[in-house]
Amino acid sequence: MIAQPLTVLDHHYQELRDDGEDVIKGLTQIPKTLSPKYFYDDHGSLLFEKICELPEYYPTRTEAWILNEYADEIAKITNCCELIELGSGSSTKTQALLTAYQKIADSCRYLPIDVSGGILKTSVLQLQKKYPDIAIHGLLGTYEQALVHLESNYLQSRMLFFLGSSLGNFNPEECDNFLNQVSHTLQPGDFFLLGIDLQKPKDILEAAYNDSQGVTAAFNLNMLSHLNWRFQGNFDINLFRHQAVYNQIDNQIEMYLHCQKSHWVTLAALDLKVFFAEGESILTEISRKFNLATMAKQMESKELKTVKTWTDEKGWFGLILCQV
Ligand code: AVI
Repeated sequence: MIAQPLTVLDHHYQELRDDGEDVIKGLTQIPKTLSPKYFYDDHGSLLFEKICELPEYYPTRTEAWILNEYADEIAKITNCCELIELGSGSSTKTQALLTAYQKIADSCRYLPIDVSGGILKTSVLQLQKKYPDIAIHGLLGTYEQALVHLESNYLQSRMLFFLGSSLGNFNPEECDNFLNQVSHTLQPGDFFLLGIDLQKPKDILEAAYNDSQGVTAAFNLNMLSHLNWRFQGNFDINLFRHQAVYNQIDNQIEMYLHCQKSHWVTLAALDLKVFFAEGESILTEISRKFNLATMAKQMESKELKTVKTWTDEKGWFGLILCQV
């Protein structure tokens, strides 16, 4: 019997949380920043699901197309293995993989990991019904926490996967650390499947992050509401405005909340009082856009050898399968 490192068998998820040290640091520096992980309370996760369906937001459906097209091939290459998804959200796209693995394996295990308990629990319950032959256990926590737990609890052959171009939300240093951590966590022969958004014209990118229905604006502003309930804050979201711009030098979308009027904000649980000047901005997210060949090279430098890459007809999104 294999040990269960990340799950509690009689629960559907295990809670792993961290404190708000990064909030204090981000809001007391110039320019102000907040970690994109604070987008994802339950409401934020639902808003993100809505973003994924927007006509302007092409990444989700493009990646889903690639996965639907090539899931059987991926499963054939890796063969039966334990599937571990970092940042699983609703696991919608993952179903193409689960269906493919169910075809080739008698016993398979899927561990979705996410910071949002509500959506994780709902998706685990739904997937358990839909895939009765696959053992499915969720883990509530950040990628970092999850990778640390995985590291000390190696089970069997596994494929770690990180879809949706979430890697793009890391700055180059974080990206490097993350890939190092992935490489150290996996054992020789294990696989890593990465989904990345590729470079493309500015107008397509900016439309995707400034959608006409204002869902991305609501998602960005919800970060402040999340901080309010989580850290007893008093952000007034009406005093901030969303904007996303594409920085063509760094090949990244930058999402900001611009302050419309000077005021003070308090986060009582963090013992923090912060002044916002009119026109001052908080950088809430970067979303880097990659080149497939360059990324494959970077992964090779981490002992993650490219097995195969896939893309869509327009070359807008890429999947890289690597093996340690
Ligand atoms: C989760 N992540 C990959 C999304 C992205 O495209 O960078 C988050 C997002 N932010 C605004 N829209 C979507």
